[in-house]
Amino acid sequence: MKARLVGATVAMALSLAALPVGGASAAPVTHEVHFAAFTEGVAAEVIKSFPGTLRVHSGDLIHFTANTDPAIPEAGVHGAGLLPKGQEPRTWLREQATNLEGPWAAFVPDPDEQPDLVPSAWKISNRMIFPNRPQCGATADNPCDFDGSGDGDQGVLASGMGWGVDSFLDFYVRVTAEAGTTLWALCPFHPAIRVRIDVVADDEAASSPEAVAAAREAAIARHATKAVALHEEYVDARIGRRGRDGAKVWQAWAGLEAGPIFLAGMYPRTLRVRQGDTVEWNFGRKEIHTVSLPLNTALQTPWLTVKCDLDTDAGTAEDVDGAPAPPFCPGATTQVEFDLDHTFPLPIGNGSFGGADDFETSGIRGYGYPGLRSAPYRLRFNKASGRGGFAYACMLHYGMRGKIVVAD
Ligand SMILES: [Cu+2]
Repeated sequence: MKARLVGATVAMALSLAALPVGGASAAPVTHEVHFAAFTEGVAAEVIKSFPGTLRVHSGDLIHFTANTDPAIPEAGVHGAGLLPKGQEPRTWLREQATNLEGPWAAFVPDPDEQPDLVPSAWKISNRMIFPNRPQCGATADNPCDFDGSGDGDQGVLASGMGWGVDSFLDFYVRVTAEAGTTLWALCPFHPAIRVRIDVVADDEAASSPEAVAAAREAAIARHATKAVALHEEYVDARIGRRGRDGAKVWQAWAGLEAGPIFLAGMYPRTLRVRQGDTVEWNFGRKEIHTVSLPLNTALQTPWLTVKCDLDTDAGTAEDVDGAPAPPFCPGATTQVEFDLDHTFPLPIGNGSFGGADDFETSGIRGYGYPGLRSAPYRLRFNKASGRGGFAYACMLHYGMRGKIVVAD
């Protein structure tokens, strides 16, 4: 009798577990969305959303996170922007975000600074950095409601950047759009990170958080294996061809990419060339980098400085230094500027490295924001380096370093 009761209870529990998550009377579910992931074994980030598609019920919560990794402290900087219904990511990016005149451009000119520079000085758009509804979203008890109404500018719900140690993104949204609506969320800095959110009817199955978590873990493990193999294939790569003048042109990679995988390193780590040879660095489509040398100059130039523009862009008074943490400036978001160093966005130098006191940099290159180059960067090495070689780095990801050893 007892055994039969236990059996019935187990059967009932099993049948309950098999029911689709949600249903008309079910409590709202919290769906975890991870913007990118780091892998074990080698410094690499998988630049995509886990999951890539999500089915939710109206009233469900979505928790967006993006972890950091101590091995690549400068990576993992992601935000979440939820687009209103009818806004498709490609079009939205083109019209609103990658268009430098667009309201959601990630990088914007700084009109009252260094007007002699062409283009003028740049800063990160405050719309990318700060939440546009700061009164909600930080905790599960106080999510931001999002019904998907509005246009591609005012209708967007932006998380801004969190300032946490473990995560730049920790954002709760309650989807209140009606069933049948499709919404998209993406990282404005890394548009390859995007998730499609289908709001389904109460009697249809929503995504199961357990199944989503299991698929994510399995995918990350697969990507980790690929990342290690890719690293091993390219870390000592010697791929060159003879140029027209008889000197060699060697291939190198600033942040090797394959599919969604971004290896946070310079490939090959050390490249041995002869005087007069050229090195050609290739860039990816998911991340942006620079190739900058000598190493010390690359590392000692802070590419980003927090400034307070007390009279805003309208006035011409000089900016003052901002505090390192929020709210940064007395006037908070109306005054703070995240200024890019002028040596950071644009190429500098004559294309031939002359040794220690010669600064040569590719400028930011990578995925296709207008004004950002994605073409390979070529640098000629006319001077012997000695055994130590010429070290270089990415000004954005200081941990990405390499060395060119030039034999005479
Ligand atoms: Cu980089």
